[in-house]
Amino acid sequence: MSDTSTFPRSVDVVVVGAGVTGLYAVHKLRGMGYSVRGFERGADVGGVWYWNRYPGARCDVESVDYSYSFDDDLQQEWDWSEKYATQPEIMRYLHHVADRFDIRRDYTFSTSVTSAELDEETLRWTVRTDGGEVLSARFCVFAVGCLSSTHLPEVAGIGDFAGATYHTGEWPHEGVDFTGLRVGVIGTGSSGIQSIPLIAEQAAQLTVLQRSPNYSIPAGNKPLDEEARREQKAGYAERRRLSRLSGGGSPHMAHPKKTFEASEEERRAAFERRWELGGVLYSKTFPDQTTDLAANGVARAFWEEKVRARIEDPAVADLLVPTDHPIGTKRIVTDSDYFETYNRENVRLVSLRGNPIERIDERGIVLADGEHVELDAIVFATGFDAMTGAVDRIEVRGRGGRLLTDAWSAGPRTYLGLGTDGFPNFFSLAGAGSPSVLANVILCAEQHVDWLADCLRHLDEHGYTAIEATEESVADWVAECRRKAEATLMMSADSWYLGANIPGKPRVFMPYVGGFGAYGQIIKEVADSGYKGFGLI
Ligand code: N01
Repeated sequence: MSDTSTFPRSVDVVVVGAGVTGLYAVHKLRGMGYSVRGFERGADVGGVWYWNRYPGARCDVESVDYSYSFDDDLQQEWDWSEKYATQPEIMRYLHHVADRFDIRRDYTFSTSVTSAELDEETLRWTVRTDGGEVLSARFCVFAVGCLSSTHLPEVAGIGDFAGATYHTGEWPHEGVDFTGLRVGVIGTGSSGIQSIPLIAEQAAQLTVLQRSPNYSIPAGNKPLDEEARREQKAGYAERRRLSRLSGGGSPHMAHPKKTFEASEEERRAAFERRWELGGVLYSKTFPDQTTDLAANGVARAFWEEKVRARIEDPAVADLLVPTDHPIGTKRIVTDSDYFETYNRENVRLVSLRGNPIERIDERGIVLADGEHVELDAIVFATGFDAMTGAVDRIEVRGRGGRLLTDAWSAGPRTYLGLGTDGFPNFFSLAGAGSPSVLANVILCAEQHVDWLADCLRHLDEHGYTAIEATEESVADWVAECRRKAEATLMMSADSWYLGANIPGKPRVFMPYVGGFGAYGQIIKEVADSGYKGFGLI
């Protein structure tokens, strides 16, 4: 924990989190002359990239796009080495950003904010940390990340296991050597699918325990040479322009025709091009792919044909092909040699469908059919209490002492993802109610921070103390988010977008699915109108 004795106890802004959003918020607001204090649970910057160090961890947005756009010198000077950056390279980049703009100096690391309480008289926030600090802030800005509260399932006997256990989202910084070990991986989302091929290369025996198969597409990752980088950098301005208009915050546009307007030949060519592009972008090949089930079925069939060709044993392929949700309604995983891994002699796939884990004991995992999978190590790739988990960890009390967790007990309630009624001068960035996890989160961070910066300037220029979303605008936005989600196929998958992975969590589609560019237009119009839907106090 750093020495905080010289830090101010009263500031304009407290920023919680030093991930990609928090870092830019501190940099931008400080540059405008606001006094800012940042707090971060981890020992350094990086957020989700600080914690998720499992083997194979890699971004599923191209490195050229998954980088800040706010400073062209930064864009031009940084050299990405691969199309999709690994976690260590992203961390090097974020360290570079933190050093270059001297962002760390306003942060206290290894320190969690435990509570934030509104003083209704002054409309200031009292913020407390687990380091014993108490400070007063005019604005409270949560940049706590959507995937930063890990989820460990409740399995009987979990504490009895004699071997080592790991969660992909809290991976040991010194790394793990699985050489010669019998390893079990529970979970086949992005984290499982990215780590399984690398664990398989080390382990003596790998058993993958799969509850739901997932759609995954090869990254088509490749090193970037000087020529490729030069081209990317020369095209940055246009790349960013297109990204800001796009649905997902990267410069790729869906095919101009709907699925069935295109000929069979055009369709195959379009799917092939997206397949080559790699990963998650496949879900937006045609504009109607996640709204029309028949169109989705065509995309799915192409995927299945490609994937079955990679798996030698048709019975294993049957287990690996999802049939329970349309393609793209859970995040498509971006993999490197995932399906081929099941062709290895030392890898076994166990389907938990109809044969769930009954308990864990000293020696391994016991399945419902009585099989005892003996293991030396268990990797939980079991995901996160997404979007609200990290917010829920902090006791936030607004007007009348109301807890934010109570206000959000039936699902997150925000206006534009930014503000909540009853919580003046409280902002949540790149989280629920905004495109966040459905788009390139670095550009989402910039979109939100830039909006916030303009908002604070507006308040000051017009002599206001505070801004607060109205109850009506929150209700309307919650309804709009629901309407948008219901117009897609996204409601039909048991995804973490819907909170379906956490027992008891309300089934509410949490991100805004209307598109990154369209959302940017909405929040801009709200700002241009003098912040309609907010009360200015
Ligand atoms: O988590 P997940 P994740 N018994 O929730 C299974 C981002 N990300 O960490 O589907 C057995 O997707 C669960 O099964 P089911 C990305 O946005 C990005 O992998 O619930 N199994 C599922 O298979 C991603 O979507 C990258 O039936 C249990 C798995 O655990 C998000 O983070 C890399 C279980 C959890 O999958 C989350 O990904 C990594 C139980 N009791 C993550 N409980 C990039 O590429 C859960 N499971 C940038």
